[in-house]
Amino acid sequence: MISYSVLRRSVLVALAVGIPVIVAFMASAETAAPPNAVVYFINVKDGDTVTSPFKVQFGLTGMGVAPAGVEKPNTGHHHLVIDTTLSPEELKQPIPADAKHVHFGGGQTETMVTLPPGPHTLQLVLGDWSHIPFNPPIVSPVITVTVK
Ligand SMILES: [Cu+2]
Repeated sequence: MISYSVLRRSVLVALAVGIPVIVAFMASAETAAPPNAVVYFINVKDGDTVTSPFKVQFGLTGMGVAPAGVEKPNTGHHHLVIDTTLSPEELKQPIPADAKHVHFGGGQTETMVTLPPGPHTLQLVLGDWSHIPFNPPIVSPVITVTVK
């Protein structure tokens, strides 16, 4: 019969070995970006002045749009990042969901944005079926628009 202390040591060893393996696996969980994929703003550009709420249309070439949760090759869904940017570490993880990180998991390609007066930055980030940016990331340039 296995003694409790041996069993406990085995569990600890399994955890010590297993956790780094799981972390390493998660860190490499990004989907490879298809070559030539480009995401861009269709109807707003850097330096524009807009009246809130304003429409933002998302452009994508070189791959397709699919809803979140659908693992289909060469597809992703749009995220609008407002007044912030994703760090290199954040670009390897599921994109947060909050007022500054808006997911379009239904496969939407446009939205209405409501922002207070003043300058705001906008960026599109394409996420895979599990909301993780591609590797390398498929992102638009960061643009600044001024709300009247
Ligand atoms: Cu998402």
